[in-house]
Amino acid sequence: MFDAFAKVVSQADSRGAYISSAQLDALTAMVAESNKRLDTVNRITSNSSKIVADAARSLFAEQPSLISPGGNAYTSRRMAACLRDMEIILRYVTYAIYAGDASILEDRCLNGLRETYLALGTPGASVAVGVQKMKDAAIAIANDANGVTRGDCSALMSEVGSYFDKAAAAVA
Ligand code: PEB
Repeated sequence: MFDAFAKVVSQADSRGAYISSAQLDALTAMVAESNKRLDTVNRITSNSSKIVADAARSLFAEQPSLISPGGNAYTSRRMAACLRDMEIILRYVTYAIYAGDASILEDRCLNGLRETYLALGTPGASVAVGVQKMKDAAIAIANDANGVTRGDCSALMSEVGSYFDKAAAAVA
């Protein structure tokens, strides 16, 4: 598991090289913008229940067969497992945002997840739709400039989006 700093160190070490000035510049920019990153993690974390529940509701509205008899989220046990899975994925995405690196998400959450869903008979494509809905909600919440100093969050928001995209692609 890496954060953005450890990743750069590891890459430099595997080349036997000093940290390059381009890498230093990137890390300096990350530090300079770090309040945005921490605010983003804080906003997503404190709205996590709403992000998960709204995404699930919207997924089931679009794909009602999931919650009909015989569906993959039918019965309270499967519904609970489904909401829990979405919560787990969102939690790992917040770790990746905090670390500025996807490896925690990849190693501890996504690795083997497609195979798990295949074995369970859970439709990965539907999980991916749920993840995309969480992405839209999370970015709307994190990127809301009302009540805060307005600044450019576009690079950070596309980074945030990339972690959700990675999760969706891993199971779709
Ligand atoms: C992954 N999900 C399920 C299981 C596991 C995971 C390991 C089997 C064990 C169990 O039931 O608890 N666990 C989960 C995860 C990590 C982990 C992400 C990462 C660290 O450790 N059903 C649907 C939707 C979707 C869904 C499409 C969006 O209809 C999910 C939610 N996951 C779902 C369901 C089950 C499950 C298990 C319904 C239960 C399957 C079953 O028992 O039939």
